[in-house]
Amino acid sequence: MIVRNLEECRKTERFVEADNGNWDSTRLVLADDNVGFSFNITRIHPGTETHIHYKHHFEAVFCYEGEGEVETLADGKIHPIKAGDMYLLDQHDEHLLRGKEKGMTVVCTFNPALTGREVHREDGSYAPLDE
Ligand code: 9YT
Repeated sequence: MIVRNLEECRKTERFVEADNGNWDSTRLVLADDNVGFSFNITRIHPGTETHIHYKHHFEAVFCYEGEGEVETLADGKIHPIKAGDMYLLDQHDEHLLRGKEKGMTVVCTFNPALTGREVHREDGSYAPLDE
């Protein structure tokens, strides 16, 4: 069994910040744990908008603090997200993720697992495992 502490992990290279400053993420479980998924605590900063398109990953996101919204680009729908809500990108959905006034804190799981240093590429994706 493995036990890790969020605040302790924030002091290590498990802590990653987006290049544009929109979010930070602490990767508590990664590919090298060999369990088939990764598990991150992510803070979406207030008033930010991030273009995301995980072409090579599935992601489930659970909001436990704050408020934001997800706009899915294929249909232009705006999905308000508040504490207690989960969204699942089961179609590799291209979207805009927005943090409202207080931002939001979310738990994210990715399949396949992130390896640790991923930040969004120009097209909103993370690299697949073989790149
Ligand atoms: C919700 C989301 O995808 N935010 C971007 C960061 C991501 N959760 C990560 O890399 O941990």
